[in-house]
Amino acid sequence: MIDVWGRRNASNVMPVMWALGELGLAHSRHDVGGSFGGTDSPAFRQLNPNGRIPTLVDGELVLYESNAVVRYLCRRYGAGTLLPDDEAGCARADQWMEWHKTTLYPPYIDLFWAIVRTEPVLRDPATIARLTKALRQPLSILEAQLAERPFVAGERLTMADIVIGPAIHRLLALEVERPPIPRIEAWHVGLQERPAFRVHVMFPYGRNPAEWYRYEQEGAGEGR
Ligand SMILES: N[C@@H](CCC(=O)N[C@@H](CS)C(=O)NCC(=O)O)C(=O)O
Repeated sequence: MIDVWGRRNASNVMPVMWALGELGLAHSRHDVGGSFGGTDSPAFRQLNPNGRIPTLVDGELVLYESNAVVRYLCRRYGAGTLLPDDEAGCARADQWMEWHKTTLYPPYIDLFWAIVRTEPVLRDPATIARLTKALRQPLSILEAQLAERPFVAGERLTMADIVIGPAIHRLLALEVERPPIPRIEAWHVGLQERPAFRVHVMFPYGRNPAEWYRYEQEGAGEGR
């Protein structure tokens, strides 16, 4: 049994949970972080001195940093499926995971906070406009990649889709201007047909802080 510490609505927890679901691995998720608290407890800090989620325990192994956790799950349990079975394919998937962390994720998460996690009266149009603009280039790059192949790193769903999918899912729900991205939208439609994506990524999270915290608490224990 694999244990994951982290509330289900955390952007960095969703890829780990989706990977577990796609791989059909038995797991237990523990609600920690956000309004659940618990990340400052000595017991949790022993697992992860950063006090961040997700944190995974698989037997003797304690692991944090979401993309490292996804890579571990795919290497150990997903050879030939989420982990491409050739070296070049693996390297390409890895490249897109790095791209996700360094290029797509920072403006995405800042924009998500500027809108969903900020009271409507406190939202700053200039910040929202700046972040919307910052996302244009990454979205265009991903659009070009998906114009040539059905999934981010090739012909099949891989660990690259696993980390990028949840960010795109939330980005597409934000009411902001975007460049035309029909390939990304078509890929996202395909992801939404996957049972594990529906369970671990496609749940309600609200449009403002009050709704966010309500759904956070309502989601306690879900997707275990
Ligand atoms: N680089 C880390 C970042 C982890 C992180 O910042 N997680 C956020 C949730 S997305 C967190 O722990 N927030 C504190 C909390 O939820 O209480 C990773 O990718 O796992």
